[in-house]
Formats: sequence, structure tokens, C-alpha cells
Amino acid sequence: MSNKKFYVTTPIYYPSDNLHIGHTYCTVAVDCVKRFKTMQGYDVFFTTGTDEHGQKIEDKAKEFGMEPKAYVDGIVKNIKKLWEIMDIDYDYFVRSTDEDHEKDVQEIFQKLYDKGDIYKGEYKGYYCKPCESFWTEAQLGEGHTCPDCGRSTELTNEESYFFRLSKYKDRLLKYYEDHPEFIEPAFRKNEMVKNFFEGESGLEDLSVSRSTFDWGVKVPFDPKHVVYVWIDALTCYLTAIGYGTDKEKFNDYWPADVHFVGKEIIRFHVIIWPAILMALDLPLPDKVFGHGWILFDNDKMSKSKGNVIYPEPIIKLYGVDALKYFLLREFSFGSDGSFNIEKFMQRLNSDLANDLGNLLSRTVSMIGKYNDGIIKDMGVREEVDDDLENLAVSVVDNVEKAMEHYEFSVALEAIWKLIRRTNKYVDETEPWKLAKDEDKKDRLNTVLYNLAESLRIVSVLIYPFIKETSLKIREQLGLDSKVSWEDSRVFGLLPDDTKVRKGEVIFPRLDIEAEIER
Ligand code: ME8
Repeated sequence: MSNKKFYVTTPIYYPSDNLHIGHTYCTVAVDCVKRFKTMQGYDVFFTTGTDEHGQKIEDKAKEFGMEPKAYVDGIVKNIKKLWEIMDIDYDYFVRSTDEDHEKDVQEIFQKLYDKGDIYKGEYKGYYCKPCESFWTEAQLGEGHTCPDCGRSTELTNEESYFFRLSKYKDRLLKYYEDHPEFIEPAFRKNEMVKNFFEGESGLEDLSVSRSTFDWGVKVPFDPKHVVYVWIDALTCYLTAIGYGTDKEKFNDYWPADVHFVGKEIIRFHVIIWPAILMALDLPLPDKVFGHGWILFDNDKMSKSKGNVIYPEPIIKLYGVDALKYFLLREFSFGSDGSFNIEKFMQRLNSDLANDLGNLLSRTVSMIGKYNDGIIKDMGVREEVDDDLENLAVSVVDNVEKAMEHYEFSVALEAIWKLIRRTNKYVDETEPWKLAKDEDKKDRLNTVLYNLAESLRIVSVLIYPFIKETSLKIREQLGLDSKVSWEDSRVFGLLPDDTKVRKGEVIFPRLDIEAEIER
């Protein structure tokens, strides 16, 4: 196993409802990072899971007349099934109701208390249940609404334990200063500092327990309190890699290389989380990447607004890779973008059916028709070959550069440049004309070889993004399923006498109008 470790996480999602396309978005991105890093020789650990405690879940279960655990068990089953259908290659699915996790949370709470970083007090302020977050009056929006989600908050007054967050203010600011790559995209850092460190009240101590409901991890030394759900949830990142059960594994993977989160929960990850880790004397994660939202009709998707899109029907109609490709290609990861089914179908038609699908099917058909399915480079080169070859071997560097900053869309665009260049190569070399001339047979074979070779390189480069398609292409090209990243750097690796196998059309073209009526 490689000694280059890489630990990456998605948020630990609330199983208050089935997950929608927004959750799918972040998970697909992290899955892609896992595959990409693994291909680059890292030993990657990928954690996802569910954040099952708190008032929101308790209320939701009540609505259905169920016990919270029974309610979330049902949703978690659906989530795991979704990740299976989508071939999400996570290493650990942590549930905040797992016994070992609850133990970790209690141990950590006790440690912080013993250290004097947690003290008892009384919380008077506002609480947003959907976000499970505390707000002061000065932070609220108009009409006492939550500044994050815009929904109404509740005035709360209860006995509570507090974490001395204010004590860590200077250390946090210094950490941001010394590690400019910690918060990405970088502009989010100023937003955080302005909103949470420089406001009227500065960085205040944080209420970290609740005493008015009991669906949570009990505070070990005062069981009428349950631990604040965000402390519980963030700790999942530690449990998943064996914090309390497997020290060796924990030391192997901690600190995390990157926590991927939506922009609305960056603050929990760059303020509360590092302060807790500092208090525990644990190293901090290298990076928190706050991605943008997928909007629907320019509004954030939410069940209460009735504008939620679920992944399952899309996958059923168009396949897993069409959805993965769209999510990773259409949106610039750090910014918001709008989901629109028409845009989805246009992308599918132009990039997947026309550019990639068409290139594969014409290449394999021509090799079948003109050379009995055998690929053979006869070495009859022309200038146009150099152009294709130079581009083909340069794409990998551009993909790597883009992936350093998690620019999935830029990486895919670089790969599609090669796909489109290869289609142009077909038009330039006109194999159907070469086929009519017996003297051009060798040139024809070289042209066909180059087409297949370019597709082989494409199959390697798309593997972390759309694995199923990569494997389908390789199968049609007569290649095995062992895909090595380094093989994308060299042109000419396809062995002579490889036999292609014509298969199904990988992405059938859609009649968009008919599809929309459907
Ligand atoms: O916040 N567009 O869980 P959650 C893009 N349990 N991404 C979206 C999205 C959208 N419209 N909607 C959701 C929680 N997401 C806490 C996390 S972590 C220790 C605890 C994604 O179920 C995005 O990544 O509300 C967002 O941050 C996450 O789902 C929120 O999931």
C-alpha cells in the first residue's frame, strides 16, 4: 500500500429526507477526487455518512409517528442504495448513531471539559432548526430570520455548556494568515473573517449542548444535556478513520487533506472545527473547499420550496455517467449554477453523444469495415498526425493542473479538446477515401491506429470522472480494464494486432423536445 496518504470527506448529510441532486453533486466530486488521487498513486480514504441527531431529525420522525432511529434507518438505507447505484467508491460510511462514534464524542467532550475549555452557562439567543445553528440578535436577518437559510428562528433560553471559542480567535486568524490555501475558494476567507470575527460581538463562545430535547449524544458528566449536533457531526470525520478504535489507522490518515462542503457550512469547518482540533491538540485539515450551490430556477433547492430534483429518475432515464458528467462539467465547482433539464440534455447530446460517442462508434466501425477489426500502425505518417499526437500527450498535464484546484469542469474541457481534435482528424484524413485506394492501405491503417490510440488516451483520462464509460470504450477498443494514469502520457502504447469489438452506442442522441414532453 502506498505511503502517500490522502484523506477526503463529504459533509455528513442529514437523513431528514432522501438526498437530492445537491448532495449527489458533492459526493460525485469527492468520488472523482478519490479515483484521481488513487490513480496518481495515493492511498486514499474517502469518508461519507449521516448526521442523525438533533432537533430537526427528532421532529421529522415525530411527523411520521416514528422513533428517530427507526426513521433514519430507512433513509440511510436509501442513501446507501443510491451510492451503490452511482458506484460511489467510499471507504467508510459513518453514522453519528454508531456506538463507536458516540463514544468518541463523549470522550472528546469530557477532554475539553477537563481542560477547562467547556463551562456551564445559560444560552439566550436564537436557534435555526433547519441549519441547527445558533445566532445572536445582531446576526439575524429581517423578521428574525436565519441569515443562512432565510427561515424563521426560535428564541431559545436554556441551560447550556459553552465551548471557549473566543479563546482561539487569534490562533485561528494566524492559521488563516499562515495557510492561505486552507480555505478555498480564497475569497471565502474574507467573508468568514468579516462576518464572524469582526462583527459587533466578535467571535463569541459557542453553546455546545442542548437541554430541551434528548435526541443526541448525552453529555457524559451531565446526562440531561445532549451534545450540540454540529460538534457530534464534525467528530464523525475522526471516528471514520478509527479515532477511538484504531490509533495506527487514525495517525495514518489524519489530518484530512480536504473536507469538501457546501458554501453554507464553511463556517462550521473553518472556525468551530479547527478551534476544537486546536483544543484537542490535533493537527488541522489542510483544506476546506466550499463548493457552490446548485440552484433550481435561481433558488436553492429545498423540500419546503418544492423545487427539489432527485437523482434516481435522471439516472434511470439517462444513466449514471450522464449525470456525473453533467454535474462535473456544467458547473464551476466554487460557484453557484442552475440545474435545468434542457441544459442537461443539450450537454448529453453535444459532448457525450456527438463528440465522444460518435468518435468511438465511427472509429470502431471503420476499423471493422476496412481492416477486419484489427488495429495496426503501418508507420506511414503525415504532418497532421504530429498535431494530434502532441495534443494527446499534453492533455494529462492540463488535467492535473486543473485538478490541483478541483476545477473538474476545466479538466473535462481539456479532455474534450482532444476528443474534438480527434473528430477533426477523421475529417482531415478522410479514411473512407483512403479505403478506396489500394496504395493507401498502409496510410489508412496508421490513421485508424491513431484514432484508436487517441481514444485509448481519452479512456484513461476520463476514468476518474466517468468510469463506466471509460471501461465501455476500452472494451470496444479490445483493451483490458486495468487503467493506469501514466499510460496517458505516451502516444503509441496500443499494441499492434489489437482486435476491436463493436458494441452498443454509448450515448444515444436524444430528441430534446420529445424528451421534455415525456
Ligand atoms: O449541512 N447544491 O447536512 P445537509 C449543492 N449535516 N450542494 C448541496 C445542495 C445544493 N442545492 N444542497 C445540499 C449538513 N448540498 C450537515 C453537515 S458536516 C460535519 C455536517 C450539499 O444534509 C452541500 O455539500 O444539509 C452541503 O454543504 C451539504 O449537501 C449539506 O447537507
